This record gives sequence, C-alpha cells and structure tokens, in this order.
Amino acid sequence: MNKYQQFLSHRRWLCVALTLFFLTWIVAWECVPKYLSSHLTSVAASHSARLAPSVTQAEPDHVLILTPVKNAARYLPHYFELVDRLDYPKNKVSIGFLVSDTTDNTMSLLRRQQRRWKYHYHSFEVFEKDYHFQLPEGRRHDFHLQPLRRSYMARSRNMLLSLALRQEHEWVLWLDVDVVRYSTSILRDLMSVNVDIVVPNCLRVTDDGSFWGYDKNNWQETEESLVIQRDLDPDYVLLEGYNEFPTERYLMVDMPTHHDRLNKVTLDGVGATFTLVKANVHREGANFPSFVLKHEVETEGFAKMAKAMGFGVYGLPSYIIYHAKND
Ligand SMILES: Nc1nc2c(ncn2[C@@H]2O[C@H](COP(=O)(O)OP(=O)(O)O)[C@@H](O)[C@H]2O)c(=O)[nH]1
Ligand SMILES: [Mg+2]
Repeated sequence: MNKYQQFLSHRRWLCVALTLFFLTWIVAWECVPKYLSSHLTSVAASHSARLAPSVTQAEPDHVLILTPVKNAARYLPHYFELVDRLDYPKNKVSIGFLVSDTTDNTMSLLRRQQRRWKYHYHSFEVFEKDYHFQLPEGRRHDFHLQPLRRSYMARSRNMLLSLALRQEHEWVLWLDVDVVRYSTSILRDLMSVNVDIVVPNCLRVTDDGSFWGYDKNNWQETEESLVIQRDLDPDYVLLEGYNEFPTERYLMVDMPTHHDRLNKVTLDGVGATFTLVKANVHREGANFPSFVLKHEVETEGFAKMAKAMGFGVYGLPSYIIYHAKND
C-alpha cells in the first residue's frame, strides 16, 4: 500500500470514529435525559400518590395538649405511654407543661422526656412558674381550701395557655397528669363530636372494677340548683361532692352510661381531667377565672364563661376514662 492509499484508509477510519462520536453525543445529550426525566417523573408521581392523603381523606387537625403539673413524677411515665399510644399523627400534636411549686423530680423527668420526644411531636415545651402556694399536707381536698386552691389552678392554666397556644393549633386538650386509662382513639372520637367544648366521663380506678365517679365537675344545672343560687352571696363558690353544701346539680358521673359512646348531653360545668376545646374558644377570650364567676372558679367557671359567650359545652356520659386511685 502506497502512502496515498494509507492516507485514504486512515481517513475512512477517522470518519467512522467521528460519526460514532457524534452519534454517541446525540444519544447522550438528547435521548438519555429525556428518557430519564420522563422515567423519574413517573416514579416520583407514583411515589407522591402513595404519600399524599387522598382527596377524600381530610388532613388531621393540629392539637395542643396542655398539662399543668405539681409534684407529678410518679404519674409522668404512664402519662407519656398513653399519649404515645394515641391513634393520632405525632406531627399534628404539640405538648405543653407548666411546672409549679414542685419539690420532687418532675422537672428532670420532663426534661428527659422532652429530649426523647421533641423530634417526634410537632413541639414539646416545658414552662416553669412558681406561685409559692403550698397546701397543708394531706388537706388537698378540704372544703374550705378549695376556692383558693382552684384559684391558683386557674392562674396556672391561663399562664400555660398563653405561653403555649400558637397559630397552628386547632384544638386544645386539657389533660391532667393523673388520668391513667383512655381509649387510643379518644382524640379522633371527641373531635368527631365537633362541638366547642367536650368532655368524656371520668371515673376513678378501683381494685374490684366497681363504678366510682371521679370528675364531679362535669354537671348540669337543675331547677333546684338554680333556686339555691338565687339568694346566694355572689362571692360564694359552689363545689361538687362535699356534704358541707349540697348543690343539687345533676352530675355526669350519675348519668346513665349505657348509651352510644358519642351520645352527647349539654353541660353547664366541666372539669379538666380530659377536656377538648376548639382553640378559637380560648382565642376569643374564654379562659379559667381565678375569681368567682357565677359561683365558680377555674374549670367550671370556664364552662360558665364559654356558655355566656354562646359556645356549646357537652359531655359524653357513656365515654369512660379513668383517673388514678389517689387520695
Ligand atoms: N401548675 C400546677 N399544677 C397543679 C397544681 N396542683 C395540681 N396541679 C396539676 O393539675 C392537675 C390536676 O390536679 P389534681 O391535684 O390531680 O386535681 P384533682 O384530681 O382534680 O384533685 C394535675 O396534672 C396536677 O399535677 C398547682 O398548684 N400548679
Ligand atoms: Mg387529679
């Protein structure tokens, strides 16, 4: 082969190489990205279709659980077990505590739980405010001490509410630390009743399973109770469950409990062992009076205030929860 033939042969191979190079380039820059982008889009679409709630499935509402505590260390582990077991997305749950006048290890336990749970729940806040209010040992439920005790409770609840309530919260659940048994579906159940304020029926745990009402602050006024109040000193605080002054109200713990769990009755007074409130009720100004309002302070005063503002207050006599067996 002479030099000219060699040159032609090299040029042919050069052309073939260049053609192959350009073909590869076109395939690489045009077809592959198109294929990849359409393929990835369809993968992403099918993935997001699985993650997104269907149009018929409403996004759960955001609930703020509020618990005032004082020397509550012995109840906290079980409290967190129950809240953890709730059939409700944790990213839609915020938790707020107010610790007051506490001498046990409540605070360090709460800090530990906060480290454990803060990335699971939407938020987990612990506030501290001492009122330097101490009841004489073993006299927590003395008749004459109740107005003062309840007045400090009211101030604690209002403080906690104003520190913890945020724009995203749609419901506020007042949950006492010593409530020891309730259904995992309770949040969804109570929300489904869709009223301004709703409470289940709180009994006391007993060894033999016998029926023992605990939260007597859930009640209806009666004709008799209203007659009693007609001539009563406006500053007199009425209290349920004390022989010193029978109020003649109809307590929810005395109502029939064999109906459908979501069967509701109107109430005029509520406790706060487990009280679900539409957050706007609080935002519009209904809170816990620390002074005497219509013969009530704290939670029953809250119900009176909310009713006077036109909100609906309801109880579910057949929806049972349990409070610890304490003094
Ligand atoms: N911040 C604060 N919380 C309190 C005080 N007294 C009780 N608590 C908490 O408030 C809730 C209700 O109190 P509790 O004594 O169980 O009331 P009772 O069951 O109605 O007699 C519980 O979570 C207690 O730990 C107080 O003085 N300050
Ligand atoms: Mg209690």
